[in-house]
Amino acid sequence: PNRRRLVIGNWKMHGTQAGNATLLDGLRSGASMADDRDVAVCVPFPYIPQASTLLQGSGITWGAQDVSMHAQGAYTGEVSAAMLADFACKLVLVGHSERRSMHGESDKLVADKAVAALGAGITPVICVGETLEEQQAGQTKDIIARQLAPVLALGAQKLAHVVLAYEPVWAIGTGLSATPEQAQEVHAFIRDRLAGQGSAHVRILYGGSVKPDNAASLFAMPDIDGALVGGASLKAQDFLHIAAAA
Ligand code: G2H
Repeated sequence: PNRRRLVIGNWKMHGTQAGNATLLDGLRSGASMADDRDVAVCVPFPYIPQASTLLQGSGITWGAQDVSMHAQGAYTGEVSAAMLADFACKLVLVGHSERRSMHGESDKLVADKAVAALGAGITPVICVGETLEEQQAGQTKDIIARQLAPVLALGAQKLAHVVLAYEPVWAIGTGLSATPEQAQEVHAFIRDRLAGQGSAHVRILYGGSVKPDNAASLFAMPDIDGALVGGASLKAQDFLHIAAAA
């Protein structure tokens, strides 16, 4: 399968201008690996101009962690896809579990945000994943299918421009990564659903406690096309190490 590898750092709500400068300089110095794979960082909104300045020309791209479903208007506190495009963002996370669980984002809203991103020429990285309770109840595939439904309904033309990320909620920030086999089983399930829409070529990233020491074994799985990296993306060396393994 000809799916270019993709590794994305999700800084979440971390950073200062001074700290970011060090991190981004570190990434820049290792950016040559972006020749053979796609490497990107999703930073907090205020730091997007800084990321664009310091990563410009490096081959590493930048983006945001959320986007409004609306184009413009009276939506206090929201940020539109056009604004992200104005700062040359190439991608945006949508439906991260922290937004689904803490901000009540529904499956439909997540798909609407993906459409907003696509409308501005930005790649939506659509996150799905089950909670520990759901996993223990044997509901993993039901939950993933439910979360995917409004995304698959977008149709092949739009799906061609999205990325999916499987992030089991029980593995996020816990240090407890899914085993490569566990992740592969869900990735294969997602791949199968995508294939049903003529979209088997869509990249599926794994996220949840990806570290330098477990990245290679995850990337060895046939349906894992890269990673969405949280904690380990805050250290340039760790993030570059993971990217190099992809
Ligand atoms: C999952 C992941 C990045 P971490 O949220 O999106 O974070 O690698 O810290 O588990």
